[in-house]
Amino acid sequence: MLFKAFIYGLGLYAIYHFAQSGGLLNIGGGSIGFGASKSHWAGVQAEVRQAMLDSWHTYEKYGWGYDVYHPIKQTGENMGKRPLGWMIVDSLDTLMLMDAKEEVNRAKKWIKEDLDYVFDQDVNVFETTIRMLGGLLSAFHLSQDDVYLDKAVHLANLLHGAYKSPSGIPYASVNLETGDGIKNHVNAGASSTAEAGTVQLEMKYLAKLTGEADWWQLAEKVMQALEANKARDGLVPIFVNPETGKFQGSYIRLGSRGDSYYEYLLKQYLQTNSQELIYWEMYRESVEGVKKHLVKESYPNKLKFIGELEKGIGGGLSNKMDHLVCFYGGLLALGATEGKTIQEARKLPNWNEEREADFKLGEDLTYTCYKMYHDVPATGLSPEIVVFNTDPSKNEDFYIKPRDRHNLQRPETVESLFYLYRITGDNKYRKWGEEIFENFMKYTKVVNLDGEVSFSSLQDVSQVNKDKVAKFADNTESFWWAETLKYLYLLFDDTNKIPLTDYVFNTEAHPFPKFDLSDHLKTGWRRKIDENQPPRMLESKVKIDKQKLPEAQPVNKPLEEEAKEAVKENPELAKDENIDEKREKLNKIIENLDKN
Ligand code: DMJ
Repeated sequence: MLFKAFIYGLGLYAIYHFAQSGGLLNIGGGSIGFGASKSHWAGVQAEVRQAMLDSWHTYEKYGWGYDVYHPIKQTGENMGKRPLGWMIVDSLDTLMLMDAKEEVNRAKKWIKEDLDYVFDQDVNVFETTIRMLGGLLSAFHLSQDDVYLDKAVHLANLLHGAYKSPSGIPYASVNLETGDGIKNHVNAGASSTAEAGTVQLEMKYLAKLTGEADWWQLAEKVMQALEANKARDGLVPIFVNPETGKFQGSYIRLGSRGDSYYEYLLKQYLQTNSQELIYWEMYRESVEGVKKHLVKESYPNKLKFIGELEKGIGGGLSNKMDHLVCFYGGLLALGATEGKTIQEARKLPNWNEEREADFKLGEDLTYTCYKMYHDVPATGLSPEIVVFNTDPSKNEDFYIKPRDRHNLQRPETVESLFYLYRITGDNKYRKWGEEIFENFMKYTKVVNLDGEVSFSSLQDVSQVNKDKVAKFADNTESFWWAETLKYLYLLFDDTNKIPLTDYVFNTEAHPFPKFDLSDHLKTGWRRKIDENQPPRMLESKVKIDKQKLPEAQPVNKPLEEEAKEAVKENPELAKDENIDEKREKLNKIIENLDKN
């Protein structure tokens, strides 16, 4: 059975590889715009750039180098004894994309001269990876300046200890000086599943740049451990124990602690030019799981939303949805077309009903997320969390609990608008983005007596005072610069900067170029067969062309061991031939595939 699965896996891999290569490959990179008025959008894009630069200059003046910035008090502070570059490193590639040369030079000088990661400080492994390592790697890609790569390698070496758990699942934190991994202080030491599953793009790109396969293998080991849990319908509980590698509890959601696990399934597949079918399968399984268990419609306007399974599958769906979930609409559209435009993707032989349905759900969810802004009368800004209404006796599609009224200027909705616009060219996504941007300008802008501009999170989106001013939380999140303003800038860009066919954005909006697998940078493991969820032939309409068959995927276990296990499962196999003969046969088949 395992033999069959192996060959089947190869075949399926080949189908995908072929579908994505040769004559079917998307060229991309052309300009988009689809009849939009260029000058209008160029004007909005210039406003976004101005908002970035104005607030950056204020930060340079009052908070330079600090990890945390308070725009009302006009002061900053570090998270530990010394700065980690939280603001500067996270924002650097936005400044680069906006062609802010002087600002980039000043940031580079600070990174080179003042940023030293070796000190006694516990840091969150995921946050440091996505923001700092991710920021440095994309800055290196955009500038080809070794300062950033050297710093990235240095930081990665300090994070290395986090992966020294018995399961390979990273501990929640690591001490930068000692390199010791540190268990989560709460939740019985469990790591968040999203955190464990959201370091792979960064580690793999680092491996690609340095040629050191170790980073790659650490990342794959995490994925292998997560997958070995065989989550039902691809939906994972939000905690995982780094000692045992087992999921902890049954809470399933696409919001905090769950979100980017699903994001990186797709993006790992895209990062290596769609050559790792394993991640496509895991991603598609999870999408089907989401459709089956988590999607619901609100009343009265039938807004599609994604609820939460507090007690796991079968335990009843809660109607709560974090703003964090709003990345999912864009992800579904990206997955459906793999970065091509919808017009191009629909013409490809691999287009099927599932891709069409994913894309449609992506559009619907993005509309819902837009409504989470548009339907908040006071500010037109979304709260952190909403609860959707499914009760026909009530007239509002969602309500906001008092403790969830804040707005951190999060990126997820504008991120989805960016993907949907790039993929469809439909101007409505730009219009929605413009509306959201204008509301951020109206309600989150802080201007001091000297006319200097900053931006702040809000305490409550549902109320403004008599002067139409909302209550500030006196904090600027680094993702406002790293993600929200970057996605808005790219949404209004007419030149297809950072084409989706050539790049993947990490979860903190740092763009990495796609690349091919190689002999030493490769998956290195394969999924165990789960009798309850046989792998589905997802793209059955595409014919295999043997000329295009890719290299066989390596496996961790020696083939012999696999064969023995296969016989244990099915003694029939052993009757007519011995294991060695079977193994030889299999090797021949693989050899032939390689020759062809
Ligand atoms: C960012 O740090 C990342 O986008 C992460 O994946 C989720 N949370 C914030 C933004 O909301």
